[in-house]
Amino acid sequence: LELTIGIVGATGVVGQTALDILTDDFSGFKVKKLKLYASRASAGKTISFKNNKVTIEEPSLSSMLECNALLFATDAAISSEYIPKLAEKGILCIDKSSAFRAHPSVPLVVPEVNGNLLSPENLSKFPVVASPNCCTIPLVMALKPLQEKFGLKRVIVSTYQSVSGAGKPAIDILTDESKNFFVNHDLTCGKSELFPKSIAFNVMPYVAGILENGDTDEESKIIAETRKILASPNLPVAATSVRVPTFVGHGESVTLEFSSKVTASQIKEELSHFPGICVIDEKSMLNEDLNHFGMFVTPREAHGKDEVFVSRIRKTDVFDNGISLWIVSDNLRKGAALNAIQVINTCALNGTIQSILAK
Ligand code: 2RA
Repeated sequence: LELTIGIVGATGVVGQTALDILTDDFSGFKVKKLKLYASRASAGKTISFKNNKVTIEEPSLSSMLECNALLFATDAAISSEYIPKLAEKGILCIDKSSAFRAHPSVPLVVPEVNGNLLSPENLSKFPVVASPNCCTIPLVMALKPLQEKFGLKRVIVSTYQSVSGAGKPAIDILTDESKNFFVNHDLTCGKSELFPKSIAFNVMPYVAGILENGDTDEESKIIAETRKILASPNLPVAATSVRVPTFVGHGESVTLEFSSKVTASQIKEELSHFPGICVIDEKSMLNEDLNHFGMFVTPREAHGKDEVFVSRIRKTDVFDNGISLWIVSDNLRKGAALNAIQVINTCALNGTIQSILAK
């Protein structure tokens, strides 16, 4: 299947990652033509894609209507403005913003977990799919097989989120603050719109704004999205989101309670069979011949990889059937661009795009 694909937010870190991923062939579709959209400041510039130069345009409905599928990798306001109009014309929109994630008739999809929702029946009327938050995606990847096998009673998660989750300006802030320390021995800078306190050599229990109930916006997204994707509206989930001074790769420390008895080796077994998950969990670096990661995986090792890595799987006695583990994945790939492109690929493989286009 050959498709005209549009990327809205093409110059941002997620848009750039999407471009990189689309240079590889997918099993369900080929990019016939690529259309790129970004703000006025970038419009008119060109980006190379597979030996062609593509000119960046400002978003406009008439141009977007030439696409078969669009990936929105920009803020919720742009998604809210264009997606309903495009969907009405039968164009598949995959939204990386939070604009439609809570909408009851918009599927919130991680293909390995609930890709069955990407059916022609679900998408023919309103062909919009929301892609979850970059912490929710790896979390539900690990929870899904465990929920099915052992019954999930409770989830407690603390995140270790890299600055790229907040975009290119946040990467620049961490770089500048770090340089300022090494060059001027000055750690006093900080307080930007993105980070209320200095992020270099620091950690911050704050990702996005604080809500009335005391959770941050990020924490409330992780809780609500995990419940929606796992189809468990009453699942008890506690989240603490922390920004750390790493560039790419979000880590998550997770403690789970299950309905049935479990051992760490049963958890390893279940996770290692789930598509997209890679279990790297050794008790000693001496087992180096087993894998090149060693005992566990860190954000820097996950950078540029497609897998969700799970390490440090162990029993805990804080719950009757309790397990703690560590998850890490590239927040720009599986946490964002890759997941959205996998949605398009699934819709091509199962005939959903074909049936939307035939209307
Ligand atoms: C972050 N998850 O890491 C948020 C938004 N991508 O900042």
